[in-house]
Amino acid sequence: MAPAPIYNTQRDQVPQLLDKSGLKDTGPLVSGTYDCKEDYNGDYRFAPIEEAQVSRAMIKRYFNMMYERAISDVVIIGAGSAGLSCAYHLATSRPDLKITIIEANVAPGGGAWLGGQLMTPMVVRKPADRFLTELGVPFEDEGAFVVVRHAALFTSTVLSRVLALPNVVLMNATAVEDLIVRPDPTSQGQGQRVAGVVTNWTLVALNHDTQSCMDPNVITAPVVITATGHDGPMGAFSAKRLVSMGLLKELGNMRGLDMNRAEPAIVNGTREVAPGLIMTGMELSEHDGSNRMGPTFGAMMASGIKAAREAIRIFET
Ligand code: 48N
Repeated sequence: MAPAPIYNTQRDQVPQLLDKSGLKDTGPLVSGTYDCKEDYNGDYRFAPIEEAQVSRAMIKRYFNMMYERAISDVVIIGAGSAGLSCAYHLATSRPDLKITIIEANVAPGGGAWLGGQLMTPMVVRKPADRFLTELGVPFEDEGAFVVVRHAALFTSTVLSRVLALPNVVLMNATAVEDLIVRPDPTSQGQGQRVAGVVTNWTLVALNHDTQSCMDPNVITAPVVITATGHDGPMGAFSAKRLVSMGLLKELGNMRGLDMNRAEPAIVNGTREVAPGLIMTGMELSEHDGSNRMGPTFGAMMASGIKAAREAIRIFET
């Protein structure tokens, strides 16, 4: 039976939600009138503030968010190009879903800040250029593929679009340390179903051996989408965890580079690899043993969109 979404926002409300969530004046930081002046001739004056107000402004919002997101509809692990493309498509297609992105790095974006070998242009093979057009990312058309002038132009644009959506929250510098699993009710208790994630601040997760007392936080969700990439300190996290918890016999291990085989394999292979767990992006190459594609990013965008559609399928069956 499909899990019931938490919000009741309708699809047609998305345009004004997108408009409304632009950066607007948040109103006075302190009550009443205050002395401030925008004068670049030597008399620039800020409104007065107490340091505690800054801490409280952050604490209130961050911990309210943690409290509210302890129960989510969908958790996306990894804010790389696949995870962010997935978040955008899912959140705009289903504004009623409460989507929480967990990203281990302080800086989200994963490997999509550069094109390849530290060169900045980003190649995207058609038809994935349609997603760039939807986001409003300009590119140069080279026939079978397009080139975004700087990879960061794609990554910063998709990131800003995702963070402007009211049903999405990003918890960066936060690592998923484990998966929540429960007996799968649809398998007479034989199988296991992923039902959320176990998190800690990344600095704690990376130092557990010296801080074993640091118990983690948990976020429950009927659907988890994992897009943790194929390398990096925690790459292919969920694929490796499925093996260590006995839900996957062994890793397929990513094969050598072949763009023409790799990209369709990742897009078409994006799926629910375990009940409640959808895998996408380059993490899938480690799970399935598919090839890598190197510095071309269309499959990350299209597989992220595919993962979003797989999640929507779960909420609609
Ligand atoms: O960019 P990545 O690594 O992964 P994808 O799948 O979004 O994009 C892959 C793409 O950048 C390529 O690798 C390109 C196409 N090259 C291919 C090739 O042949 O070399 O993003 C994964 C994100 C990162 O930001 C990690 O920090 C994060 O996932 N992450 C985690 N976040 C939270 N908890 C974890 N356990 C975790 N593990 C990784």
